[in-house]
Amino acid sequence: MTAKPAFYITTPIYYVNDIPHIGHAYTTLACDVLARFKRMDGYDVMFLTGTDEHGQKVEKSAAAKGKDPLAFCDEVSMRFRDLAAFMNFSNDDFIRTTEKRHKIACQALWKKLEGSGNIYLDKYAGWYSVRDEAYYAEGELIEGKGDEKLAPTGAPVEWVEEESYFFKLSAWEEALLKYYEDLPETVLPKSRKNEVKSFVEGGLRDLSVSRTSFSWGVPVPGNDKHIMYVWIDALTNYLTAAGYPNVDHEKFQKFWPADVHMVGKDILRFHAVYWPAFLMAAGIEPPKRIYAHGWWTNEGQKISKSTGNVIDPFDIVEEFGLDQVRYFLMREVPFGNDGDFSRTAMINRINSDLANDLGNLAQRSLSMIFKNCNGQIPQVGDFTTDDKKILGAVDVLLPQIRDLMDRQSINKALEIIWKVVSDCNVYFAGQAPWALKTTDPDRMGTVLYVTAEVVRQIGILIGFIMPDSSSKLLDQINVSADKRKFAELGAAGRLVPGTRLDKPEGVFPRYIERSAK
Ligand code: ME8
Repeated sequence: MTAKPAFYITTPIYYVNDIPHIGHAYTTLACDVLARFKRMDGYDVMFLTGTDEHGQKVEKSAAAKGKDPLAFCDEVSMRFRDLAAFMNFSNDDFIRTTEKRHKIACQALWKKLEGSGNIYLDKYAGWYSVRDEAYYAEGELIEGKGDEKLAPTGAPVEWVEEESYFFKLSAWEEALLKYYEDLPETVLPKSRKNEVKSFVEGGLRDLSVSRTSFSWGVPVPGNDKHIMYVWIDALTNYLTAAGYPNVDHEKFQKFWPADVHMVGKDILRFHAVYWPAFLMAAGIEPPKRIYAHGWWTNEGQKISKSTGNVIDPFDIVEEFGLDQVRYFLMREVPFGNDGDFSRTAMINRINSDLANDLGNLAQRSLSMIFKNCNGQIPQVGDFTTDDKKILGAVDVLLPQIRDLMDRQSINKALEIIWKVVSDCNVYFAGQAPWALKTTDPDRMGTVLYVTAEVVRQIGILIGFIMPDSSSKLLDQINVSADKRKFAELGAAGRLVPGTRLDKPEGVFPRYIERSAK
């Protein structure tokens, strides 16, 4: 048997200074959907998420709560793990930067960078934002209230003057530009790639990569007065989980370089400029793709703790249902663009796409089979042009979806699935099988067979997006576990006439406002 191809996908590791909100759930969900798709498509997948636990920001948050930093990290990191379980995320590993394996990886990478002459000791004098954990040049700052200087993100900055190690980022300009050219889809969406390229073309300054004014982090090997800059520490998590520094190991050989680092647009520069430069400087292959998705707002407002409009993923799942939220987040906004969370949009998607379109199609066709065909998948007569057309449309979906998923166009993949659902509703209404009950029961059987066959394939195809609903739907038509695979799509796994059905129950209930219940 030939080995399965490998696919390594990562989320950012989330800061533990804050509890998880919809934005974190969104990024991890996108990775979960991509990971599940690849697993179903025959890949050996490693899907990584975790928490970023070092740095001044976390140290300050712990102190503000009167807690020891590690005890504080244990608590918040657990919330991210709980969220992963609650949202049915299929991550294969959960990394915490406070783990020993990670400290070993960071120090090994540092030594490689130092050994290759890419790190030197000097003095840093400049602006630093603890909230962003980022350095800013004077010219990048904006004016806040009363002449206060702010980072371009609006975060406060402080003047820092201390001895620091520097990474020779300036030496990597050309190599980075070549990297963007050699792999044309290294950075997606394309507009983001242009943004990154012009940043690099504008000239790179060496990067301060250690701090001496706090202690919560990984010590620099050989000089533990210095703590590694939190972004070197954080980015290295992707290597740690692949088994670094043990580069000869099977796991590393198999999964490195990562196929996709999924990030929000806010942290693109760290991933698409600093990270590949660190890797190339250490003689390690840079990632194949960095995808920067957009940001969610809440009813038009920026989501922030200070505005008090943070959306808690636990709450919305309680209210709307897990698969409903998973579907909405992936379908509503073209992946890569910013999106607005609104209750109205959520309810529309639930009631129209799920309850009306797919839910009704399945419920009406399966109920008719249950009542009128002895609860068995009916026998089929000759297929008409209309039958062949709708079967043909569902049979060819997989390669189209595969192309879209390879470019992380998740919403488009859902769009084409729902186009077939909608066409099948038109087919069902046009064939009007209920009117054939007495006049032409054989033809009614064929129409119901064709519709149930479309429902079967859609049931398999939604497995990566709504795993629970997919199972419920396939349970109803008694598709056995070994037949819920992409290999069973198309003619290969056609429903067998005579297969018994259970009494169908709606998989996608309508959402009714609590006040209207
Ligand atoms: O930046 N909409 O962690 P972080 C969409 N520790 N996505 C959002 C979002 C929103 N409104 N808000 C947050 C860090 N996100 C670093 C990363 S990686 C080596 C280190 C998501 O907790 C989005 O993916 O601030 C964003 O990039 C990430 O959360 C930032 O998480």
